[in-house]
Amino acid sequence: MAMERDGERIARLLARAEEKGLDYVLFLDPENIHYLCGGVIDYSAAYLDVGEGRIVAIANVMEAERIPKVTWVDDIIVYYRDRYDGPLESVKAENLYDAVGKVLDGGKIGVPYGFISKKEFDLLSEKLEGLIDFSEDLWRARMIKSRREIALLREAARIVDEGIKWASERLDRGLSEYSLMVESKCYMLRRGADKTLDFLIVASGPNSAYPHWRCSDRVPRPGDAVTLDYVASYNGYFGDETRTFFVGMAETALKRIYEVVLEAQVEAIEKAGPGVKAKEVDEVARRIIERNGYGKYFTHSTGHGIGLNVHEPPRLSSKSEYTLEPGMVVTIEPGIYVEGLGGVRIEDMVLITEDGCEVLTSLSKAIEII
Ligand SMILES: [Mn+2]
Repeated sequence: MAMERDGERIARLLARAEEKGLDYVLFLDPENIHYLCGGVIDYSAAYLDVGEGRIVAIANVMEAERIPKVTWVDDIIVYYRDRYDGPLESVKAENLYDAVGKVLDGGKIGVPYGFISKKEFDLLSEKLEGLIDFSEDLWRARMIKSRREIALLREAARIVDEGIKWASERLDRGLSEYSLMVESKCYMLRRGADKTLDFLIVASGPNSAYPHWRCSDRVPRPGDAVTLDYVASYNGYFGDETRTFFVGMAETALKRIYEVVLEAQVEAIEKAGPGVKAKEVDEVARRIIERNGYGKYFTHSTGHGIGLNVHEPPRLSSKSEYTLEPGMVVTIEPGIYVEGLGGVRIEDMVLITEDGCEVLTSLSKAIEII
């Protein structure tokens, strides 16, 4: 069909499925359907026939005609309740789960349990035997990005770069956190994003002391630290970047915090590379922040994998058991948050390469007073 499949990505998934002895890999959630098919299909399922390497959509009637235009699936099986007169192979079914049960003829079926609800699992189990959890194996495949996925992540990084830059130039114009957020969303959508998160973080002054502040009617004022944490995706692949700016002037205490966070972030990036444990990267950032006396104010992990989901394995935390490998894309984002004073976080997206890493986001990290 029209789109050419990402062979590198599918080969990686197939290898995991073969290793597990599966006959099929079945997805019901939008991100994994996107991963397998190259695009999103609503109210549908998609599976990989491991023996034949074929990708098949079990599609709601409503989606049947759109699928060839937005995916690389090899086959489409339409499921319908009452009637279907189209040219495609079809199956009469009560619902999607019933349809999946009728299409897949037994065998070992890998489903990532981590992506479906208990209710979906129950509905599926009624119709199918031989379900096996495929969550961890799937993440092992998804953690390593193909060349095509990396190109999309680069675009996403470019968009969040542009969004943060755009907003940072407007911090002293009397716009509220909320207005900045709404305008930034529109701007990133105009610059090529296909979506942004429902909320972006625009945290000014005392609000910057909350790592996951959203936004409010507060207008940034002189002396404020303002943290912009922006997330937007390009063709489903997410960009995630954070910078903290100062309005008018930077107080000494906040400047000091900024320098410590910057050192921790730069050193953590320096550490990141193939064969390095994810927790070692966290350790580097944490040690620098602790050594400077801010240990208790760094309350989250150092970073996370990113792709079709904003937060994916490998997590860069003290508990992480993952080792970094070429092709992984992770964020590195230490921060310090002091209630009543404010906070600073600096976040970049980093691609692990054969001999180290490459930073995909490109905004300056020098302290900037707007
Ligand atoms: Mn992040």
